[in-house]
Amino acid sequence: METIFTEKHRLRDAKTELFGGELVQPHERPSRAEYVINRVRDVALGPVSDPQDFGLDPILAIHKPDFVEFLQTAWNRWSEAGFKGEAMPTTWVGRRMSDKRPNFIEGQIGYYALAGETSLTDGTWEAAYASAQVALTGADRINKGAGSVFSLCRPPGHHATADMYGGYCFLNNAAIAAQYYLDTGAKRVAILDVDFHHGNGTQDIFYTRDDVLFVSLHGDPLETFPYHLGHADETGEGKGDGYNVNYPMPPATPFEIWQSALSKGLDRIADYGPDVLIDSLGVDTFENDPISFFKLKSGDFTTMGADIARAGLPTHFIMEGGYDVEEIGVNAVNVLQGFISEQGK
Ligand code: SS9
Ligand code: ZN
Repeated sequence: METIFTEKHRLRDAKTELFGGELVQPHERPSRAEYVINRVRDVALGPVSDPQDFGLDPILAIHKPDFVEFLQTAWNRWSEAGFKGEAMPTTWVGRRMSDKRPNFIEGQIGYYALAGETSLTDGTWEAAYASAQVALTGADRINKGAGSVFSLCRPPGHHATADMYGGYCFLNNAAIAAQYYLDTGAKRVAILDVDFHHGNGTQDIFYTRDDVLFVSLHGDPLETFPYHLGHADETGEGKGDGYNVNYPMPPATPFEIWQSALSKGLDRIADYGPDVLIDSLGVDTFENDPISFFKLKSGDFTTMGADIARAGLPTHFIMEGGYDVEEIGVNAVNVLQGFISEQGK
């Protein structure tokens, strides 16, 4: 399997994450991608290629222009305002408040942030842009006939909506790829989000549409981030009714339970009959993940990959979360190796 990757991810290197009332070293940091790419190389998974540049248009097919302009300019406007630390929100659009966009950068950050842990820094836009190109280049490979591809995206994307960032995400790489498939001939795209956290951004972007089926397995939002979306009764709206499927699960969920939800999700995807399957691949379901509460073991990720391969679809793996520990490389690549060996059968 080919991996698409760029060192430009290093441009996203925040010093602070607001966590438990302290500013700590971000969980979403450059070493994450290094663990994964090192493992890809160690097991000789396949070629590693740089992304091509598809420009801004496929990003603007998902994200609002004012939001993109905000991401491009936020750091400079924040530092020019004289603030000394990294840019983070201190205000939100609370219930029954106005959705008029403020002029001053401090207010704009509150307007565009969906969570407060993710500091904006110099280089963040450049890294997020490059990460979206890694996803788009993977889509181009599938379009050219590849049976599978791994877009080693960093920063991740599934929490970002059309006009909000947060949860370590700025541009929704999986949504950008899905729209690109539709714009280049696909009729239906399925997104299977196996990250520990609910993919609120991806759900929101496609919630009223039937050309993208979104299936997510995640920690119950009553117990964990993103807290305010991801419930089982969110099934889509309008034309999208029936095309959004959530499997929230409680603390300490082991692989056997998780796998039975995966099996239901894959059945729904088979019924849908998509042209391509995007897998939002987060490995923060791991038992030792520092911010999550599922109990998957390293070997379970191999089984997961084999289960996904049995769907028999062209499959585009897009990296999402998975934190702190070196095993994220092993676990992510186990999914890909499990996929490949099942496909070869
Ligand atoms: C942990 C708070 C973490 C952000 C999580 C984002 C995960 C992205 N108590 N909040 S995959
Ligand atoms: Zn996550």
